[in-house]
Order: sequence, then C-alpha cells, then structure tokens
Amino acid sequence: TVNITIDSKKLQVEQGLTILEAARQANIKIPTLCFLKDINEVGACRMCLVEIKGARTLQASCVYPVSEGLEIYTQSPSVREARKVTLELILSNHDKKCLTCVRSKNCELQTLAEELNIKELRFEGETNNYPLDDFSPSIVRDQNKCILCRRCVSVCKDVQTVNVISATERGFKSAIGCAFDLSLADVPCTNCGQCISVCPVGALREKDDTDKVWKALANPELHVVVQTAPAVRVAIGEEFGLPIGTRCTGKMVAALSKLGFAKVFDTDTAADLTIMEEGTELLNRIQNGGKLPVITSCSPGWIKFCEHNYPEFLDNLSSCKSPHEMFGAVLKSYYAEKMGIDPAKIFVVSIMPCTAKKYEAARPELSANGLADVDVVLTTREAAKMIKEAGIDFNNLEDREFDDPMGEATGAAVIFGATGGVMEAALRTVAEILEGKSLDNIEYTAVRGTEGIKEATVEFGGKKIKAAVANGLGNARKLLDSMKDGAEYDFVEIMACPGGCVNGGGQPIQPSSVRSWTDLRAERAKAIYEEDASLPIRKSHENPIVKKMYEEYFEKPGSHKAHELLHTHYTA
Ligand code: HC0
Ligand code: SF4
Repeated sequence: TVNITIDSKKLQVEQGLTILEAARQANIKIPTLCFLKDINEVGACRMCLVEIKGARTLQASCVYPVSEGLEIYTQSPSVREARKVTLELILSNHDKKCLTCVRSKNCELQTLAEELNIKELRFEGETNNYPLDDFSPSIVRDQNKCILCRRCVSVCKDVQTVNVISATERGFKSAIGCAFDLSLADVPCTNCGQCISVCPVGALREKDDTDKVWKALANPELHVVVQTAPAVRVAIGEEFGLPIGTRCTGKMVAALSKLGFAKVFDTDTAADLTIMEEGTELLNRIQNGGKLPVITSCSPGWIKFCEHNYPEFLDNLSSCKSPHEMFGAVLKSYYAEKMGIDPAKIFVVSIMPCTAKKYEAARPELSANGLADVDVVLTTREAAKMIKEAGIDFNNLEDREFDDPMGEATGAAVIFGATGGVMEAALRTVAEILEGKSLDNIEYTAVRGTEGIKEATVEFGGKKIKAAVANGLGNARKLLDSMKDGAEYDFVEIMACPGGCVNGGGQPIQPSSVRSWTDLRAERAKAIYEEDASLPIRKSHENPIVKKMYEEYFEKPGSHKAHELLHTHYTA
C-alpha cells in the first residue's frame, strides 16, 4: 500500500490503483466523461483532471497511478475552472437538441452539465454539420452529437475485434467514423450494438421501429402478436428505475398486453423448440459423421462476424433458425392454421435485447412461404419507450402470464439469455436422450459465468461430448483461431455480446458511473438463473406445448416440415 492525501483526507491505498479508483474507494467523486473501466482508460476528455502538489500541470486522474506521498486536490479553483472550460468547449460543438434526443435524461454529457452547474455557454462558434448515417438496419450514427470520447472505437476494436469505426482527421475536423466515410451499412459491422451501449450521449442509437408497431396495432385488419426474448425480462425494469437484476416477467407481459397486442408470447417457448431441433442435429452429426463441431447460430451478430471473418466455419453452423425466427415461422403456419387466421394477416413483433436482430429479421434466409418470419424487432429500450408513451405505470402493474395457446416455456429456455445457457439447455436434453432416462442433476455450472471462453467435457451413455462457449466477438475470434490450430470440439456456443444476450446492444443503457463498477452481465445473469430455478419445468423436451407441436404438426425433430420452416442455411 501507499499513503496519499486526497482533499486533505489521509488514505492508505493499494499500489497500482489510479487516482480515480483511489478517490472512489474513499467516496470522493471525480467527474469523468470518456472513462469506461477496462474498455476506455485513455485520459482523453480531461474531465477528470486533478491538481497534484508539486506537479506543473493538472493531471487526468483516470490514468494517473497513485504513489507514496501524493497530495491530490479534486476541487481546487483551477481544477473546477479547467473542467468547466473543457465541458463548455465540448458543448460549443454539440448539437444540444436534448428535448428530442433518445438519450435525454440518460446522457452523461447532460448529467455533467448539470453537476458542474454550467449556466451559460461562453464559447459559441462554428459547429460541425454532418449527415446522419441511418442506412444500417440496426444502428444509427449521429456525429453531430459525438463528443469524441472513443468508447465506441475501443469496444468495437478491442472487445469485439471488429474494428470498423475509428478516429479520422484532427482538430476541429476530427470525427469518429468508418474508413472512407462509408456508412456502417457498408462495412463489416456486425450490428452488435455494443458501441451504442457504451456511448455516453446520443451519437449512437438503434434504428427506431416503434412507429411501425404503433401503426400495426392501429390496423384492425392485422392480428398483431408480440414475443419477448429471455434476457428482456431481467433488464427492462432498469428503464423504469428498478435495480439491476430485477425480474419483471409478469409486469412486462402485463404492459405489452395493455399496449394492445392480441397475444403476448414468450420466445422461450421457441427456444425449447430450438433445443429439440439443435439437439437432434448434434446427435445426428455425431452419430453419422457430420461436420463437427456444431456451432450455435442464434446470435445474428455472430453470424455476420462469421460470414465476414471466418467463412470456413459457415458449414459448422447449426441449420436452426434462431428461436424468435422459429417462433415467427410457427406463428405464421401452425398457429395460423390452429386459430383460423390468414398468415399474411399475422404481424409478429419480437422484443429483443439485441440490435442485430433487426438486421436478422430482414434477411431473406429467414422467411417461409414468401412471408418474413418476424415483421419488426424492437429493442428492450424501444419497448420501454412504447410503454412510457402509452402512460402505463409499469412498476405498479399486476403480474400477468404469457398467453395461451403458446404460453409455456421451461427453465432451459430462459437461460438462453446468459452466455453458456444455450449449451446448458442443450446438454439437459441431449444427456437424457443418450442416457435413455430422466436425470436429476441438470445444472452444468462449468459453462456458467462471465469468463470469455469456457470449456467442458461431459459423458452420457458412454459418449463424450467436448463443449466450448465463447461470449463477445473477441473471444469468439480466439476460440475459432484455436480451432483452426487444431483444438477439437463437438458443440460450440457463440454469442456476439460479452456476457451473452443479457448484455446485448439493445438493453437498457447504464452510465459509466454504474457500468464501470457493477458487472451488469453477472447481475442480470443471476436473475436469469433464479428464474430458471423457479420454474416447474426445466428441460426443453418436457415442454408440453413443444410436445404438442410435434404431435400435431412437425411430427418429429428434424422432419421434412421442420426443415421447411425451422431451419435455414447461411452462405458468405
Ligand atoms: Fe437471445 Fe435468443 S437467447 S439470441 O441470446 O438463441 O437476442 O435474450 O431471444 O432468438 O431464445 C437475444 C436473448 C434471444 C433468440 C432466444 C437465442
Ligand atoms: Fe462495431 Fe458492433 Fe458498433 Fe458495428 S455495432 S460498429 S460491430 S460495436
């Protein structure tokens, strides 16, 4: 440890900490703007400046390490003035249309302006005027709101290893963008939305599709149904001020029902169906010498990453459509028939923690009989916006169940929302098929947790299955490279977002002041596993609705009809 003084408070702190971290431990708040722990620690914005006794200039506390005898002042007049000037300069070239900004009230720049008591703007001058980049089906970039913090650049380059956005030019002209001023739609962006999640302001956001849904809801010709992904229920509460990791399944269903959807369904039901199809596919490939490993194909950011960077693995992908796409196909076939509704009149809305799902839903590979499986994808954030716009008092809603006749799902399905969940769900079913009996021990903890790459070898009925799980595209890259170097697996799960869907690019955005010190992935995943443990049925093959679907319609997993509707193929 070392002895330091911050604002005349004597402290003993661990060596290796930055001043910012040491101050935080002592409950002394230093403002930050570009700082995001482990992702962007560059000292670029100069907002976290502090005065150090004996030093000639003010120092950025987010990168300055503590040392013996350091005397630090976080609120001296020169520090306060320097921060204000820095902030005012940023504001002078910011478009300041807060009233109509998606991030109003959840903007780190707005919060800082309030906290630093900015009352007037001393430097009004020339402002940049960039065109909006809204050509991507998932991501909108508004450079006029960009404050050049570089968090998006760091997450895209270092965490996701996609590296399609970077700083261009210098000085007044400096900007964040794609090479040759291309749109995000025209570069190998995966639509993962991680850049949105880390953006402190409104410079990055999802393509807003709420109007399409309002319009559909108002159309009496349409039967508008909605389905919700596993990870949405453990995060949507954050949009309504509830603590991170609050389970809101019942309130979420109630709110969507109030919005006027004819039925509120659970993507989890289709996740159980996916396990039946994917499990069968895995066993088939193992038993008949098919291509191994089977790699999961439900994360559309991962699919696009694979297409651009690892086309040699495309044939390893499971042919299963992702659960919400399967559900769309089922709703426009089996359900349509059962209910006597023209499939063309069924409008399927998916609420997803994901921005890449918008891109996925528009892919021609994901349609059947000339109809897109899913009509509109909304993020968790957009769903919350609709609920707010409708004046629904979310926190005081009474819990409601998903609707019949497709409203049943298992614990195996809900864990899809956390990294390792698809693997665990598949193992719960594959184990029983290979052992030929019901098993009590169904928790595969080796594949749980936020570790970037997890491995497990399991043995059922004398068959060994080697499994690997990667979350975050940087980890996917590592795992795929190791496979190119000879590592062998039977079954691999890959999710594009760090932590899996719970930390998807469409989830509620937490500011750096929260995100840097709380593991969102772990907190939300904890709620997911609690939900699993609370459910009466926890194995996909025991889902009564899935059983019924096979009896009445699909016959058996992997049948001709199942292939027609529930499977697809991706080519580069
Ligand atoms: Fe996921 Fe999904 S679990 S991708 O991680 O497989 O987005 O939550 O809905 O479709 O079920 C996201 C989450 C889903 C799908 C499911 C899968
Ligand atoms: Fe990079 Fe993902 Fe953002 Fe695309 S969506 S720019 S891949 S972080």
